[in-house]
Amino acid sequence: LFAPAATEFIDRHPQQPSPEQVELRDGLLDQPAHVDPKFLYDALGSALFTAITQLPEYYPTRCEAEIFQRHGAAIARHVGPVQAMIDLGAGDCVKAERLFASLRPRHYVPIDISADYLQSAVRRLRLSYPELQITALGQDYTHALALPADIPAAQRLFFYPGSSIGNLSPEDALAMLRRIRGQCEGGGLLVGVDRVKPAQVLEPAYDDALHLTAAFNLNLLRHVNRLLDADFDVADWRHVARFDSARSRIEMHLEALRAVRVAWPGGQREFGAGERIHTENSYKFTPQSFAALLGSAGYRDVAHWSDSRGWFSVFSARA
Ligand code: AVI
Repeated sequence: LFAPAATEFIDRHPQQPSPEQVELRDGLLDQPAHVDPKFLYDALGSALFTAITQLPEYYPTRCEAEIFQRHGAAIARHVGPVQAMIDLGAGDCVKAERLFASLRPRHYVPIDISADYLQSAVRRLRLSYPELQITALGQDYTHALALPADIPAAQRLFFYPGSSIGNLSPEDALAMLRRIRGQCEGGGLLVGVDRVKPAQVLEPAYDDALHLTAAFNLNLLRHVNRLLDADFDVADWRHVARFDSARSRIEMHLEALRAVRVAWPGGQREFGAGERIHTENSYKFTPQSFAALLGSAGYRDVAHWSDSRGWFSVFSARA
């Protein structure tokens, strides 16, 4: 009757933290603290990002759509015949779908870490494009990809829109471009990149009047609370977005409004008022700097197209 519950023994041997928990904990304990931008994208974060792309201040999505609309035929000529289009971070697949008419791929391979979101997009595409072979992959495309073996490398076009490459450090961007090239030798890459422009244009795009980007950034704390069983109070923090022109990047941070202590099982950190957690970089390129990056990664025959204001570029290159 009085035998100790089995859970008593289990509690004395707490579970090993997952690699994700270790990554979060190490970042929070670092000086200064940082959290990887992938943690911005839980279900609410993804919905907030979709809303951000509709804001008047957030120009990249509209600029890129304008480029594909105005220069679609020239882009298709440069890309050449496409057998398989591999869409990195496909999401709702809408960006790729707009190119189906001009690029005419036979096989479409959307890749997204959010497999559920991808499945519903793919169900819709199968109805609209019954001839198109679709292989949806729920993978984190920033790591090595497991692609269908029946598509020869030379028949692959990698599609990487939205300037998502700007969220990687220059070293990681170079490594990723090289890795992609290794998987499409003889094929090509079509990639969207955001351009350097005045801070008066860049900063409102990352700190909008409706505070959607602030909500997107602050929501990361709730995601961290769930993953780490931490006790961040969103009300203790504010969103900060600044353009660092020397590093050519927008930086997003969360800044403590007052001195706070944040705890999680087995650890804690005190933040002074004004202390920050770095949550995202969004690198901006010149056509020259991005062409140079593609060259360092081994691409050739590089071409690019801009929107009418020269705010965004789409690059096509052979691997
Ligand atoms: C996904 N990525 C290209 C966006 C960007 O512009 O860097 C993420 C974002 N962060 C704040 N607003 C949008």
